[in-house]
Parts: sequence; structure tokens; C-alpha cells
Amino acid sequence: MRTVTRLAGFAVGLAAIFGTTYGVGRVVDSAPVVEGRHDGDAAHATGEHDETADRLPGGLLVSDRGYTLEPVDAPAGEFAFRIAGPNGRPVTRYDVAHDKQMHLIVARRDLSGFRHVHPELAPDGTWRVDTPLAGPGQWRAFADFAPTGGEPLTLGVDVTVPGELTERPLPAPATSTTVDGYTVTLTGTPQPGRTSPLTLTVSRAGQPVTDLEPYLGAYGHLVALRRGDLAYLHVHPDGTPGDGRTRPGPAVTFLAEVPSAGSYRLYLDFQHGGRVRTAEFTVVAGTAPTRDNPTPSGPAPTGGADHGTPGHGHN
Ligand SMILES: [Cu+2]
Repeated sequence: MRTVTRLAGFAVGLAAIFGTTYGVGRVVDSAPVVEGRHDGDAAHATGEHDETADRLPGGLLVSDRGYTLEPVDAPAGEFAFRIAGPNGRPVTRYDVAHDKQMHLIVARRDLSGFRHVHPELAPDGTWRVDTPLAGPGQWRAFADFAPTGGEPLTLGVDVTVPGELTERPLPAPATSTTVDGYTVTLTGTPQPGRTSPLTLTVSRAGQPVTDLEPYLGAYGHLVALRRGDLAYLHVHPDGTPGDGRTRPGPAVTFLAEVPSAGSYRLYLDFQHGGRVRTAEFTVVAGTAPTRDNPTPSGPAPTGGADHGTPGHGHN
């Protein structure tokens, strides 16, 4: 259902873009402007993703549509921030999404150190949490929320933790990883400009895990960050606990939308035995489909989509 809703929203967005296009054409009567916009429309009609005409991926902006992410001075060991609303004052009312009013995700710029935590809201609009910034480095903090009466937003801000930093190379692409004795395998490859299913399968000691516990309203929560700018991507679970068809493992399926070819780091939070674990994968999205080649090839080999970065880790 989420997919249908999103597609419906996309259609409304297209209608708005078309409306704007013709409005601009009439008002300024400028053929070049209209021609340019028509190219953008054609790209949409063929399913290509156009970041400039469409919405940007989440997390790239510190301020969007009137809302601004503002870190707040906090005692040692604590991380605090506010969301300033269109009137300049801290927002104090939020809708619940994925079981929470606020999701705070942090990762270093080298994509290490991922944490996903849930701060507490004080009456004055300040969000506080034990700091998830585990050590020195250049961090990106993402606030993923929906202000009551507004659209869902993900804002991002850089936060520096002083100290000696050893930058870590991005681990090589892989389809299997282990965390705390659990093995998680990934099937599916994200394709730019279209919704792609990604299935993560959890096992332990060679046995499929069939009693995953709901976490944030699903049997898993997946965040994807793009290498290079840490664009934060929306990934929706395909099915929810109790819907009559979604099983508590071993497989959890997500619908991912990636805006471009390139490397992404996936972070799967899943809960079992009362604890949340995070399994991480590097994936390489294939080249974007074009009208000449509507069926793009699979993922580019390591070093293909990433030329100029021979420092790819092979550990
Ligand atoms: Cu969360």
C-alpha cells in the first residue's frame, strides 16, 4: 500500500510540475524555459529520476521548507538539538512515524559509526539523547521526523567531534555479513530511478531466524546512505507485522529508491532476543536506465562506478 500511496503522490507532484511549467510559459512567454522543462518532463515520463526537478534525497539540507535543524549546546555525553519551524520557534508537536516522533541517525562522513537512536522531547522543543557520536570525526546527524501539520522531512547537519581520526575505507560490496553471531544475507540490487526490492535474510548458527521481533513497527528498519554526500534514502518495509502475510523472518523485504548509480551503505536494524542489532552492507547501484537501454546492466564492478578511489577496502 505504501508503494501505491507514493506513486499517487508522485502523480500529484507531476501534475504540479506540469502546471508550473505551463504557468511559467504563459507568464514569461519564454520558449527556452519551456523547452528545458519539457526535457525534464520527458525524463519523468520514462521513469528516470531527476533530482533537480523532483525532490532532492533526504538529509542533504540543514533547512528545508521552513524547518531548520539546530544543534544545541549539551553537557558532555549528551546530544541535543531543536527543529526551528517556519515561525522561527522550536517545533513542539510531531506526528508519530515508525513508532516514534523523532528518529536521529548518525554516521561519520566515511560511513562508519552508524547509530539510530530516539531522543526525548522536552516541553521547550529541545530533543536530548545520550550522545550516539562514538568517538572523534566528522559526523553527519540526520533528524527524520514529521512536524504535525507538515510533510515528513529529513534534515542533516555536520557535527565535528575533536580528536585523532583514522578514516576507514568503505568495505567492499558484499551480500553477506555477520553481527553478534547472526548472519544476514542480501538479495536484490538497487536500480536508480525505480523502486527495487531488497531482501535481507537472518540466520544464526546455520538456522533461519523465524521469530524476529517487531522493531519500529516492522521486522526490520533499513537506512541507506549514499557514498560521497551521505544522501539519506527512504526505504520502506514491504509489509508490517500482523498484516496477515508478513512473517517474522527469516526474510525481511524492503522497497528501496536510489537516486543515482554509485555506492551506498545499507544499515539494517533488526530485533531478536530483546536486542536491536545493526547489519551493514555496501552495495553498488547499477547505471540508470535510459530510453536507448531500458534494461540497465547489473551493478558496476568495484572500481567501475567508483573510479579514482582505489582505497576500497578488501577486509
Ligand atoms: Cu528511529
